[in-house]
Amino acid sequence: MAAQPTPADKFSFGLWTVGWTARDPFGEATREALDPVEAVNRLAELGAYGITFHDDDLIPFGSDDTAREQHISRFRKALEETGLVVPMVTTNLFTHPVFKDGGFTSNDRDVRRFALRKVLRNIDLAAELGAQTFVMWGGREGAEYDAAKDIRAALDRYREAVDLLAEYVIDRGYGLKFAIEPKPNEPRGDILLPTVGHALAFINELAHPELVGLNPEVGHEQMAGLNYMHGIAQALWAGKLFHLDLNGQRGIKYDQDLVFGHGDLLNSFALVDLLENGGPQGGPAYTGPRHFDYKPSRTEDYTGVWASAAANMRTYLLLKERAAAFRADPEVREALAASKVGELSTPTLNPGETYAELLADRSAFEELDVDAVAARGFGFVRLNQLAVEHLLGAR
Ligand code: GLT
Ligand code: MN
Ligand code: MN
Repeated sequence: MAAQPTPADKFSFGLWTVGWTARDPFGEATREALDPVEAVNRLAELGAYGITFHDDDLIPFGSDDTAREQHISRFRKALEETGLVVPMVTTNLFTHPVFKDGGFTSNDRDVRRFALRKVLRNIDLAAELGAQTFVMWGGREGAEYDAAKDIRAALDRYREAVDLLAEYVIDRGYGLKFAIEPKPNEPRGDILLPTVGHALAFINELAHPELVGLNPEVGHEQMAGLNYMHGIAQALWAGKLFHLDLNGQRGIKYDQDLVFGHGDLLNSFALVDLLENGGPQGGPAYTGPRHFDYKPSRTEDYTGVWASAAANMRTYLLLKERAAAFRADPEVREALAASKVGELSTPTLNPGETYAELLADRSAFEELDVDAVAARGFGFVRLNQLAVEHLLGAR
């Protein structure tokens, strides 16, 4: 039995997740709108520690300044009453028709200037609420038609936007960092910065790369047939895992945003093992929020919404428990050693060894019994079966 979630687990949810009224391209909403204050209260009761939002989730687009302040102050009061924090804020540059060709990379310069102003205002709010991370999901930054978008110019404009925002947070002395969220497609036919790898390469071209990292989402990598755990590992390796969006996805299809673990459960197990046990001396490799970006299915009423919110946290905690058991199992340790998993951490060259010394080492080449080495099995299937058995609670 996994423990009940507590704020120490650092679980957070987007206001747009539990608040999704389930309108989709084929049908009307199946749930009434959720008051953000109710979302704060319910999530706090369930054991979450944080709530995140787009500007427009909290303050309806076009609200005047008085209405805007009222929305913010009610929300702030609920935060104070419950102790819930706002670790991350993001800006909606995709719902309003003005963003139909994107925000930062719209062909229309007026739209790009408007988008920057909208984000700058929201950065002030993020800093005011104490957020550490500012997520940028560029869902409308893309195209359907190859002739319609000059991709190199679009990347220039994307960089121009992120550079300006970085300069702004530096000048204002905000402690905020940016996290780009890749997605391959949907709503655009093709979205710019479609994968973790594309986004990492983009960050290297920025004026302040140190302020910009990633917010990879499970389903977004899996929609492209990619291994999410591998993407997270590479983001960690690059020092760029600033935030993450946990959910579930079943293969290459539309973005399902299922409950965490309700897609590729084995990869979720490997992910939780990496996050919780993949750091130095087997500690956590990532200490930021465990953020759920899921959508309670359209079939659910509000009882189902809160049950699904709880399910994300419970699944995470169960996987954490299973991963700890996996790591503690002597047979797993022996299987890991037999598979030489640890040996990969030994550098290929001896300390200080040069290529001349490698060339002179006859045991590495001329005298190596290549056929004997080739005949050695790695035992990876046995290791994976041990993981499956731990996941199933069979060990
Ligand atoms: C939108 C998207 C998510 C992003 C959100 C942040 S909004 O719901 O599908 O993946 O994380 O902008
Ligand atoms: Mn998604
Ligand atoms: Mn997301």
